[in-house]
Parts: sequence; C-alpha cells; structure tokens
Amino acid sequence: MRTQVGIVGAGPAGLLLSHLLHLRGVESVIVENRSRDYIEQRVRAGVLEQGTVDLLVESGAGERLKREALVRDGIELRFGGRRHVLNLKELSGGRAYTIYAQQEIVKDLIGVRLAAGGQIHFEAADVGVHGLDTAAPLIRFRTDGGPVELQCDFIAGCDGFHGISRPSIPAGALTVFERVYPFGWLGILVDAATPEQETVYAWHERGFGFFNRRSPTLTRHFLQVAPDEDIANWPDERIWRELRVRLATDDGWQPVEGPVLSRNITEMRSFVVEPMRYGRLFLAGDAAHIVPPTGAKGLNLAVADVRVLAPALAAYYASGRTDLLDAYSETCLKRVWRVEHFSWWMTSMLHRFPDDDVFQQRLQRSQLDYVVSSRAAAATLAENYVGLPWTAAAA
Ligand code: RFL
Repeated sequence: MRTQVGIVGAGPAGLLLSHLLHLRGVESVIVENRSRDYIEQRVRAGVLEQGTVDLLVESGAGERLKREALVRDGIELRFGGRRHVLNLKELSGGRAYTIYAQQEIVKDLIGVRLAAGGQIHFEAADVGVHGLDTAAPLIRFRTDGGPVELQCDFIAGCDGFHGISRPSIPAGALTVFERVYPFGWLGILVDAATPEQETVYAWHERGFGFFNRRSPTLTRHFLQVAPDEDIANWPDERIWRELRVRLATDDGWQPVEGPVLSRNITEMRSFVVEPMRYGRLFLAGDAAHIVPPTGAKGLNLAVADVRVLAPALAAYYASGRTDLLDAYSETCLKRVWRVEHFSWWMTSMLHRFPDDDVFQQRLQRSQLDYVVSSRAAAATLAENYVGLPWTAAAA
C-alpha cells in the first residue's frame, strides 16, 4: 500500500489533518489501533476555542456543531462562597468559547472522511513507524487480513501521549520538558442539565471543583483528588457530598443530581518535546505536548498544530517548497508554550498542592481577587481562554 501522508491515530489531530489535506488535494491514510465505536464514545474534552470552531465550520466539518453546540460568553470563578462571573466575550473583544464534546467532533470528522472516500484502518494491531530519517518512511501494522506495509512520503504522529510515534524517535534527538502535578481529576458525566450558563471553576480549601453543562441534557463535573486515588473509593454519594462542599455558595447552591454515565480519574501533567519533527515524522497534538486540563486547551492545541501542518505539506506537493515544513516545529512551539503557561497558571491558581502552607493559600486568594476585580487581569485570562488569534501566538 502507498499514500502521500501516513497518519498514526484517529483522534482530533489525525482526523482533522486528514480532512484538511483532502481539501488541498493531498492523499492520506489513517491507522488507528482502537475500534471506531471506542473512539466515538471516549469522553474527554468539551471546551473549544473560537478559532477551533471557526476552522471546523469553514472546513465543512462543523454542520452538526453549528446546530448542537452551546456557545458561551463567560466563566464563573467561585471562591469564599461567592460567584464571580467574567464576561470573556466582552473582555476579549467579541470572542466566545463553545461547548461541544470531543467524541462528537471525532464522530463528525470520521463521517466527513468516510463520505469523501477517506481510508481509516480501525483496530490496527502492532502499529510501528520505520525509516523515519529516510525518504521512504513506512507504517507497518496487522489487520484481520494479515500484515500491512504502508509506504509514505511523510508520517504524521497523531497518536496521543501514549502512542508509538514519539518513542520511535532515537533517544537524544528530542528534548523533553515535563512537570507532573501532585493531584489528579476525578471526572463524572451526569445525565441531568445544570441551569448555569457559565463554566464554573471553584477554589476551596479541600481542593479544586468544576462543572459545566455539556449539552441540553448532560453536565460534566470534576474534583481534585490524589493522583493515585482509587475510583472505587468514590461512590456517587461521596462525589455529590464533596461537590456540595467545594462549590458551596452563600446563596445555597446545590448540584443538579442525576445518573452518573461515566467516571474516570485523569493524571495532571505538563509536557513538551522539542522539536516536533524527526526526519519525515511530524508530531502533532498530545503526541508532542500535554497540558493539565484546567485551561481546556489540549484539543485546541492539537487543532492548532494540524492547521500549520496541512498547508505546509500541501505547499510541498504543490511546488516542492520545504520551508514551511522546516518551520513547522518552531511555528507550533510558540503557541504551545503560551498555552503551557496559561494551563500551568490556571492550575496553580485553583488547586491545593500537598505542601501548600497558609501563606501559599493567601497568595492564591489574592490572585483570584485580582483576576475578578482588575479588568487588565480578567482580560489576560479571557484572551487566553477563548484562544489567542492564530497570528498573535504564531500559527
Ligand atoms: P488523542 O485524542 O489521544 O488521539 C490519539 C489517537 O491515537 C490512537 N493511538 C494509536 N493509533 C495507532 N497506533 C497506536 N500505537 C496508537 N496509540 C494511540 C488513540 O487510540 C487515539 O484515537 O490525541 P489528539 O488527537 O492529539 O487530541 C488531543 C486531545 O484528545 C486532548 O488534548 C484533549 O482531550 C485534552 N482535553 C481538553 N482539551 C481541550 O481543548 N478542551 C477541553 O475542555 C479539554 N478537556 C481534556 C479535557 C482531556 C481530559 N483528559 C481525559 C485527559 C478534559 C479531560 C478530563
């Protein structure tokens, strides 16, 4: 088998890259190790930047998103029993954010790729990338029909943080920057809609709490927990009790309870590799960088990467230009580090760290007071949260 661009991973990065390449007349094949059903049900991100939404809509993959997504102007920071609403749209000069679940984006992109005759090999086993520093790289994998060798001009490693692309690069060719946080997030998806319009971020002595409405019938909640916490220790009643305490307001807020549809615990990590390229392998999305989910940025950053990579590959096929491919890593990393900083900052402001003393807690509360009382501070949060324009942070 042969294609122009072999893509490992059918997450948002791999699927959108394949779609954007198709629109520019470049052929690609996606190799995914999970089943279609699995990746269409995997519950993860939900908050989309304005630029992510615009790109999905402009590229023709946003039809259902336009009908079903919830567009939001503000977030609420909750601490000391008080609600503080920040109108991000007003603070950022008219940009909003959108709530639409990652698995719905995955479904929509699989739909547009298959409708256009795109090839996605689901449930590929023993996926490996080879010959990365040659002009003829390969993806090898197994299907029910036996072993397959996919010859490519380029490979895009879009296989997430635990994929095989990044570890296939020889030791010493990449520099790793990493911070692991001493806590995790316990997340539940609830079959009941909270009336609040804003996404709510809460600071509390007992740890961070969060919720937002995911759809007209669903609510997502998160609680800070120990990184090695056993989910079996968190029956529904304990989760609701903890949410009631951490998100309490002086006016008596109560969560809207309903059946818990899914629950999981996520580790919290900041991670970047430089450069995001080795030979003919280009890393995109979580394969190259991870942020703690507090800033709601990982999927948005994956989209920003492929927004740079697709035209760079297309320019190579149109005219043999390699300068855009050569600039790929540097172009993306400017935005990556801006987002790394914002995600670290939101995380540091809102979580309890195990060795925090009361001095540290006072500093956090002072920072929160400043963000909700200073227009300049609120505007900084706002423009990062809704997403910097593509040109401002590069890309
Ligand atoms: P993905 O989504 O991990 O997709 C990688 C794909 O590669 C496949 N794969 C392989 N395929 C072939 N061979 C192998 N050896 C393979 N190994 C893996 C996987 O099965 C998968 O299909 O990476 P991608 O495309 O880079 O997308 C990144 C996003 O998934 C991620 O950054 C976001 O989910 C992060 N995130 C959020 N991002 C936002 O922008 N806004 C949010 O509100 C937001 N909330 C979140 C989040 C992530 C969370 N968790 C669970 C980590 C909330 C949470 C709780």
